[in-house]
Amino acid sequence: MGLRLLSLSDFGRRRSTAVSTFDPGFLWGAATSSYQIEGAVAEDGRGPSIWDTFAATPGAVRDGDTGAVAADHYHRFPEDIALMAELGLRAYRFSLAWPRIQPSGSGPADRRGLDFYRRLTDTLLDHGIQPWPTLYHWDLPQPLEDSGGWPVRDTAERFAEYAALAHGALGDRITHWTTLNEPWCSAFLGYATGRHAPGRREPAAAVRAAHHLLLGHGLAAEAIRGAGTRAGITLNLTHVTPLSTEPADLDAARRIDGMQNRLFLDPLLRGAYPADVLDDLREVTDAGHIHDGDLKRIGAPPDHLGINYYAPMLVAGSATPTQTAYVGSPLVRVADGGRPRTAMGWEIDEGGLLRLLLRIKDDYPALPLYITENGAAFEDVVAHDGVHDADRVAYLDGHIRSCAAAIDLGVPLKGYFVWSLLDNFEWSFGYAPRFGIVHVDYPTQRRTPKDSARWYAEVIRRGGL
Ligand code: IFM
Repeated sequence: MGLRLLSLSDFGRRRSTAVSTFDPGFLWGAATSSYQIEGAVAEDGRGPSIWDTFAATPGAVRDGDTGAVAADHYHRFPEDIALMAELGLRAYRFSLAWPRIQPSGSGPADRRGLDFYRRLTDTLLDHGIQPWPTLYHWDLPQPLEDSGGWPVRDTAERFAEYAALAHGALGDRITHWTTLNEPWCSAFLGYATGRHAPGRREPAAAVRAAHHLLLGHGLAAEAIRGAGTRAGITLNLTHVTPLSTEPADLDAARRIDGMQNRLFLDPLLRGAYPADVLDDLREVTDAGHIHDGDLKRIGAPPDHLGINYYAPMLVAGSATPTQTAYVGSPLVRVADGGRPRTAMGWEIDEGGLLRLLLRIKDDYPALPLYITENGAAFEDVVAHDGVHDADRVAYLDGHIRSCAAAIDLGVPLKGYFVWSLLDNFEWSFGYAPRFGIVHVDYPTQRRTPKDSARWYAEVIRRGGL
């Protein structure tokens, strides 16, 4: 298995001609999320989510875009699954919309919401595609936010109740479950910077939200784990490098690594928050929201860890306070690593993925790892003979090679999901950035596999590059 003829120093290059192969059981998939593709926000009893409310707020989302129609996956999922099968995907990572299953965030399940996900799951299984659901990809039922949202402890309890309802209906046909997608974003973009729903700018609330999300993960995993069910979590992690060896830059790197990576990895995989991060956060809030016994529940080992990786971070100390999502650390700034960037402005560095995977292997107990998201937005060329996206192919090629190199170096990486199957609603950026390997013409909802989709199908068919 693994990468041939490639050394770590080669990762500065965009492409390589080296050969890399993966085990036949390696799980090749693609990922999406409910609010980003489903549309049908008022159908079959679905209740409002915080993203419906946020997107309706003037100025919150670019061009006033909303997820009301999105890629209309709610109605077109059979066509989308047929396309997945054509591409040879072995697994499909999607999320369940909590407001479809429990429209008000509590109480009994709505049968119509569960039926939709039953139909989706059964169609995947009929096509030989493994369903990989995430229980929460940011669409909190609005009534729960009205009662305080993730900064209040009760939301974690409600989440576990919802998880049990979803699992009760689908657990007979789905083995791998993910509780949360990227709790860092839910907590710090949602409650500190206000760039995501619910749009609050309350640093102390964001810190409490992070803890209650982790607690929600622990409680939900307890509720659904059992014979035949594996429960994991997905984090957005990055590789952080200091700009120099100056103490201020080293401290900035420690702080950002602490907030982005260790604040989540340590409680989940070591059963304790990192002491230095708790110290940094003391300026923002005390730790009164962390109750006895919480860390035991959070730290019950997950059955797998999903990693979403997009870009590395080069960071430096700042002489003046900056406004970032890294609450408790005002004197830090993100520096320019001088690499090519995607249409999101994110630096492209597949070496960061390899280093991140090796770091997780070295610093934490071994567990099955999956890249649950990796991909890029670029300006695609829509032409009469197809949709051309050579930059995306190069990006995916480099990152998949990093996966192979990591496996060669002993990382227990078991699968890779490209983000995303379809062009979709990119949160506060609306529909402008396109992450899909399948192009969506929004006025007609016509799907066109991009060159990257054909390329990825070939990678899967060959079991490597
Ligand atoms: O679109 C998002 C996704 O919802 C979560 N991870 C990052 C993606 C790209 O920004």
